Amino acid sequence: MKTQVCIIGGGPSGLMLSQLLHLKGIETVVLERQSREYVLSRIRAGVLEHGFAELMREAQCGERMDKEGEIHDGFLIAHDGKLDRVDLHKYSGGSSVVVYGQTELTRDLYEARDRMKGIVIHNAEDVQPHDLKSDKPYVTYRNGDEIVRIDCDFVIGADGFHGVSRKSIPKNVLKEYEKVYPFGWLGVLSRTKPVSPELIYAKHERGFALCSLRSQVLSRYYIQVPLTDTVEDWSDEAFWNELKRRLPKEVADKLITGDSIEKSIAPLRSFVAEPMRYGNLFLAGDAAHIVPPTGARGLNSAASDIYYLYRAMVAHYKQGDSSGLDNYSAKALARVWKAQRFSWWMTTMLHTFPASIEYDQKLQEIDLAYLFSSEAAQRSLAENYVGLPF
Ligand code: RFL
Ligand code: PHB
Repeated sequence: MKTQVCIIGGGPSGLMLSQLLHLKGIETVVLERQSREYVLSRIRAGVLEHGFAELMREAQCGERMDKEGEIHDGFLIAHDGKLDRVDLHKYSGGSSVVVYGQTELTRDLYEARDRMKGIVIHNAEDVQPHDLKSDKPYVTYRNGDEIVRIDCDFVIGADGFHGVSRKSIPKNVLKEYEKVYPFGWLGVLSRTKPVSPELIYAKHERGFALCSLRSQVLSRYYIQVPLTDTVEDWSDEAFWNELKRRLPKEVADKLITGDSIEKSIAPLRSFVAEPMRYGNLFLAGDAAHIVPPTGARGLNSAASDIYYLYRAMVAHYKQGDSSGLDNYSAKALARVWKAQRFSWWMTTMLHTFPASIEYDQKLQEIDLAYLFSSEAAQRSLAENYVGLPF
């Protein structure tokens, strides 16, 4: 098989790039290790920044998002017995975020790829990029007993944190920066009315909690748990009881509970791999960087990578201008690190750290007190949360 751009990974990053390039007449093949059902069963992001939503529209995939997604102009932070609101609209110069599940937007991207007869190969086993430093790279995968080879101009590593792409960059070339947090998030999805029309991030001495949603009939809640906990340790009843204890009374009293339809634990980690290019391999999204979910930045950081890569590929193929490809890594990393800083700050301010000293706890309190006493601080939070410009 031959294509122009071979994309490893059929998550939001890979599908979005494939769709955008297709619309400019650039051929792609997407190789996904899992089945489509499996990819669509993963419950992940819920908050999309303005720039991501724009990219969905540019990819001609924004129709359902615009109809069913909710525009959120603000969110709440519960702390020290108070419930303070961050006015995103006011402090970001009129911007907002869209609440629309990653599952739904991935479904929309798959449907668009099907509609345009895009090639997305599922259950591709043993995917391996080759000859990345040459101008004739190729990717192989196994289909049963058969090894299939795809020749291409470029390989895109959009295969998430555990993918093969980053691992094919030699260790002496790649520098990895990592911070592992001593806790995870236990998430529950339930077919219940959300407790609040806007998201509530709750700082509590028993641990952080988050009330989020997918729609007015589908709620998503999270609580901070130790890394040693497993999903089996948490019955639905235990989860709801713990969540209520971490919320202000007026919120807890209103909480409607129900059976969980999904329950999972995600460890919290910050990670960046540099550079994001090796020869003709380009990394994008979670393959190159991940953040703890506290600032809702993960998918949104992937969006800027895709935007830069898309523009750079189009300039390369249509104008013979490769400067965008040459600058990709530096440009993408500049924005990635800002999202890292913001996610680290939100995480540090709102979580309970098992080994923290009283001094650190005082700083957490004062960080929140400062935030809600300073318009400049709220402006800084808002501009980061709605997404810095691409
Ligand atoms: P993905 O989604 O991990 O997709 C990568 C795809 O590559 C496939 N793959 C392979 N394919 C072929 N060969 C191989 N060897 C392969 N290895 C892996 C995988 O099966 C998969 O389908 O990465 P991508 O596309 O870069 O997208 C990134 C986002 O998924 C991620 O950043 C967000 O979900 C992070 N995130 C959030 N981001 C936000 O912007 N806003 C949020 O509100 C938000 N909430 C969250 C989140 C992540 C969470 N978890 C579970 C980590 C909430 C949670 C709980
Ligand atoms: C979610 O709805 O899954 C979600 C929302 C906001 C975050 C993280 C996750 O910061």
